[in-house]
Amino acid sequence: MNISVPRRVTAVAALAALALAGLTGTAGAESRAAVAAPDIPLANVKQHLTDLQSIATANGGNRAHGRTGYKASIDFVKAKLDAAGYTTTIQQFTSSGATGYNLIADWPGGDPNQVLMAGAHLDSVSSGAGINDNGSGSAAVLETALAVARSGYQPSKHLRFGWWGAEELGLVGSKYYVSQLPTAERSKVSGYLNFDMIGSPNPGYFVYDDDPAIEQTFKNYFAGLGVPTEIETEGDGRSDHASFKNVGIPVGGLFTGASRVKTSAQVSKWGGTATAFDRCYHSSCDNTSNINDTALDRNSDAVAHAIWALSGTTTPPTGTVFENTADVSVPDNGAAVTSTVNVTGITGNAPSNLAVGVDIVHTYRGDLVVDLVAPDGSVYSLSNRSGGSADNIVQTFTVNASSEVANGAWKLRVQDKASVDTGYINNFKLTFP
Ligand code: DTR
Ligand code: CA
Ligand code: ZN
Ligand code: ZN
Repeated sequence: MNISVPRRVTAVAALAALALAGLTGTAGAESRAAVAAPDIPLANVKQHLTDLQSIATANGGNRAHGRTGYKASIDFVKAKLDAAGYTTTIQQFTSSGATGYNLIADWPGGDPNQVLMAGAHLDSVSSGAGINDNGSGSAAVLETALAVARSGYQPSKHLRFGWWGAEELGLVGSKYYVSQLPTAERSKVSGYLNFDMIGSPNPGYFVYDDDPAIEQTFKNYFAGLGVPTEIETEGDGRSDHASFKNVGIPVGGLFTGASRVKTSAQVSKWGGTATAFDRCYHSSCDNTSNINDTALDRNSDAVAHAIWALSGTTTPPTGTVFENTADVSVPDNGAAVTSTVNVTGITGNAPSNLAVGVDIVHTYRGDLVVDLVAPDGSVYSLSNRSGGSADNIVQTFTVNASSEVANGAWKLRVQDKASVDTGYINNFKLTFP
């Protein structure tokens, strides 16, 4: 049944939805999420650290650039993200005569012209497992990415996560990533959030003093916890955010301290002892015992808070909606099928931000090729065998359809290209702003 009935969702309804969420977007220093970030389970983050420790133990005691432990770490993180539905890319580079690897993970959806990034270096020094430096940042970013997938979060901005190689050799991996990013792509990155050592055993709570909006976002989060923060004065140039800052991308981040000694004033503020924030910095004792759970938990939740707060959120599209709710079975490893909406009453061409609502119920979404077919037959790829073993595709894609006449029969075309897993098109919706 094709119910292509124009339905106007008013801006008022959208604002009401935001108000119901308890927050409405505010201008000014910090953008606030209309949807609150989920709590990041400390147990999950610590399990990632345990796994990274096991990797180090099984590979000569470290996860350093050029060593087997580093590549094993990359493969470990990649596998979790593939299973969660991310589009992952491994980028190779050479440093000190050895092959290095960056891992990039894109969460499908969001405005490709507004990319919010978060990252952490995944390599350790050769003297140890690198659990605080920087398993802590890597694990917190990984678990936040998995929380995005679990919640099916569909923010306005496109989310991209990065795990960098050879940071300990001089920010080599992140420098390489940025150097390979075309200028036009760099300008699309609205911010890069860096997390390097965020679980130090004698922690301080430091916020990078770079981009004001990002800095304020973190400061507000910790103020909400009643935890005082200080500006990270040692950080400039000391971690991967420098690679992004050097090409003009707004940056921010968190840090709990390295070999510097906590002052008595800081002890009064944060507790702990007037000793090094991390006495195992770059040492063999940087293992799973070298973590303060409270600091790791607070900072992991701060990562999620910043991702949600700075990525906007998909406010209900206003405009005219055409949808087809009829179920269309997708033959297993068979011919393509389509769901059609007949668009009428729209003047001129379709917009550059046509909202394409896809709802496909199907186990192992990686079997599927999903395209939008315009009335004139033009094909726009929405998903091409991506997402691996994760189930279902329930997502709003933003398509630049401005070269297409709006009125006519638009089709969602779905083909299952592998045997065993099956499913059906549950709903197909187009929203014209
Ligand atoms: N260079 C980082 C550790 C580090 C030292 N100072 C800061 C300031 C901000 C972030 C990180 C750091 C490393 O050894 O990986
Ligand atoms: Ca938590
Ligand atoms: Zn280090
Ligand atoms: Zn580090």
